[in-house]
Amino acid sequence: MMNEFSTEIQKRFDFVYNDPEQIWKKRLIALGIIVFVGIILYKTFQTESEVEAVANKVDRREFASSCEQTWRRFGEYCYHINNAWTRYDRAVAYCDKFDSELASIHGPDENQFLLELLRRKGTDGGGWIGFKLNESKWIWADKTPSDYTNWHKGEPNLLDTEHWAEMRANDGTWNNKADTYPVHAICKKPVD
Ligand SMILES: [Ca+2]
Repeated sequence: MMNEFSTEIQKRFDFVYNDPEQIWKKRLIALGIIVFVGIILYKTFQTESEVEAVANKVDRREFASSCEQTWRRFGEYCYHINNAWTRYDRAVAYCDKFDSELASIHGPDENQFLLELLRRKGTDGGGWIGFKLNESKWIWADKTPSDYTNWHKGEPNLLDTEHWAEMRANDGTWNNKADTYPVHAICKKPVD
């Protein structure tokens, strides 16, 4: 009697665990759990990237509102480079039209930023910066301190005639030039 009962239990056990339908059910449940966890994870990251997207939009609006169109922000300043190549006095006048001055540069990061802007023009032309020789001293047009230089090797040279400085488009180093030399104008002004 006891043996018969055990055999019956064993049969049912075998039926439950060896029945192909039951095995598939278990597999489906496992798959369901994996998909569910996957969706939760996906939603979590999606929500984060949506938040990021909104933040970026706000940043762009901030960016756009703080510098005019065609000007680019770096730190607390807006920068712009014209399309034409002009002699020095015309470059000064060009920046003046926008209440800006030929750019002063105060460190390697700012220099690199301007080199990138210059390269985006897609020309070989350098750009006038606001560095000029005044009574044997190199000073900035915007009257900020002369606390950084990035002269190309051998520059500044020909100090009798080359009293103004350009940033070279190929490597961002500076070269003093005569004012009649035509290059872009690199303008800078504080963020409003
Ligand atoms: Ca030179």
